[in-house]
Amino acid sequence: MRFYRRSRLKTIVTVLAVVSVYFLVYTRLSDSDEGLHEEELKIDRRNSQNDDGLPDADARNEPLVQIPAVNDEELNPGVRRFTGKPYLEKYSKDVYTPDELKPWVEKPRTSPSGPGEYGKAVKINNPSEPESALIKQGWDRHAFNQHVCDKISLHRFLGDKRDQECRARKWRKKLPTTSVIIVFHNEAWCTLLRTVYSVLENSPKVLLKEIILVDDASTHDHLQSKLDDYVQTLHPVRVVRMPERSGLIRARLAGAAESTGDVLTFLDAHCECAVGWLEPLLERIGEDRTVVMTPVIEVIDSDSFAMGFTSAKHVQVGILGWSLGFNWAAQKNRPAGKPNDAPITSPTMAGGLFAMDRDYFYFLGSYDDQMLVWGGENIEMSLRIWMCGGTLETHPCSHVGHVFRKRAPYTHPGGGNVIVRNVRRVADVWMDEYSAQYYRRNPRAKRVAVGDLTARKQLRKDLGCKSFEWYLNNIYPDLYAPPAADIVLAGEWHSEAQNGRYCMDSGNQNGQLGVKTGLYVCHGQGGNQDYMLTRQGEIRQDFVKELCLEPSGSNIVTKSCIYPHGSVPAAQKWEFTQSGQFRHLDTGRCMEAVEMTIQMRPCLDTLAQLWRHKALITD
Ligand code: LR7
Ligand code: MN
Repeated sequence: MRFYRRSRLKTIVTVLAVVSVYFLVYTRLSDSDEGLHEEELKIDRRNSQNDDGLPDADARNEPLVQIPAVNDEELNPGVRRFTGKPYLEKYSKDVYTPDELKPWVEKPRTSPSGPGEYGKAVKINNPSEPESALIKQGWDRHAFNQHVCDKISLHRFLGDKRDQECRARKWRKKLPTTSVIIVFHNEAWCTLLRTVYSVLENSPKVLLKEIILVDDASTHDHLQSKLDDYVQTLHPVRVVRMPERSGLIRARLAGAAESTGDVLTFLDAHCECAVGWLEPLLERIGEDRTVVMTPVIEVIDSDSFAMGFTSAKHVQVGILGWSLGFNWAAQKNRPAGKPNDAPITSPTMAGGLFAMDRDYFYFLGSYDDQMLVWGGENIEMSLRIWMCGGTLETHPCSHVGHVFRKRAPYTHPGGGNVIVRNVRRVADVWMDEYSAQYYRRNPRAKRVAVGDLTARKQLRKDLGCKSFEWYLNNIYPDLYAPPAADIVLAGEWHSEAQNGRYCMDSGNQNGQLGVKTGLYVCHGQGGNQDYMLTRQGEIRQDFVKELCLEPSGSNIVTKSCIYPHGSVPAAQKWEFTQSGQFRHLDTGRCMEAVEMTIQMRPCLDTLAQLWRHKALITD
């Protein structure tokens, strides 16, 4: 998960070939740089949380999500059924004793006051010059504070912070076994090994069949023979090597093909599993093999390696925007009496951490192996699960930390187009007529070759999957797009002030609230410069989430749209006048271009208050 700032420089930075690929993907320096970017695909809501580590949904005014009970058989006519027998018998009450759930390896005792123990932050005060250099080197190589990571024991104890109901929970017999599959490309030693130890020390021996480390052609020295030798001593861990750089999707497929457990559990290579993380996932799958489970993903801070902890009520679910990016949202209307240990359905998943029955994984079409490097596969799988008869859930008793980084430290063979291509494959196969919504927000995507889709379209047919409209109506009804009849004008708004070169621009690829609207060189790429004027008088931007423009003092900021969930508030009503002014109805003031900002001023007959609409070219 990353959280990039958009660079406002228009210059193309010429750097070494490898580095330039990196820049193409991770910054937005060039106007010719096409289409969607990773920052639009993943929004790290978890970088902005409270001190106590709990995301505060209300304060952040997040979209809320409610999922009705769906996907029982009656609602699924036509969908091909998975006939695998459940592992758990419906009425069996036989449970495991604590002794039977002993981990593979007993966690060695660490000093409670050691660095990072109990998930506490490690801060380095006044580092010496060599230490500073070391810290910088770590950031450069891994996009996290490797020096801090190295100081923390590979066996650190996170404490048992689970809700009372989870700690008291007994787990039914006999649960399926699992293979844990961890793919990596040039991962740091400390994170990779801490991931491995956290699995070994927190997973019952009877349930953990193996850990498969899939090396996606890493070049770092410590991941070559040193890793092989080290792993020799770590039963049941083994390393599988990709012959060439394959991307995380193909690497996971290779790991799955090697695995022998009943259930596949995928983890990123910089995770930490907490006490009791595995049993809840396996129990749900044991009851119903068509349920795909994710743990609660906790934030491990990339600088201090502090790990947060989320109680059941505050567990967030996964959602998506029209650009097919992933986002987090609070649970909607969580029933007051909902037990803290009850699983929570989720419209999408982040993608890196999940458990899925092995046979069901293949029944459902594993992954699209034409997707390369990074991105899109999590949304593809989320849609496929729901639309083809499965269920996606998060278990509030299962907690796994993940180091959230602000950039990817590795190269991206193929550049930014690979991500666009992956996402296009999702839009074209799974969105039906709604793919138009995706393309409207990403007008350049059509220029990126999508590859052959025959096999994936055939898969969707063979599985008898439901429509995207069904998904919208039943799984994520809060994803709204104004119908064509409500869109008065959509596209760019050129300020007449400087020969129409500058456009209204949100500078807000993460879709945040309260962000000031300004001006930027018109680029024709949609995204930050794509606004809809609706029949209801709103100025909407919704490629990440539904934002409406509202004056705040003399500025104009992004707010959550109220319509269609309620009626349009006065503050969000605008009039685009005959002469080309944006007049705010409530205050009677007009938008005026003032250098690179836009200000609310008394309406005047001046060029700086005139705006020209230009539609975006979508083909
Ligand atoms: O070419 C590559 N080959 C790899 O093996 C690129 C990456 N990888 C490995 C990498 O070393 C890591 O272990 O793949 C894993 C994921 O890559 P990250 O950690 O750089 O990505 P991320 O955490 O930003 O990615 C999230 O989105 C991805 C979309 O393709 C994947 O689904 C990741 O698994 C996913 N991570 C999570 O869901 C963790 C929670 C983050 C959130 C939200
Ligand atoms: Mn990751």
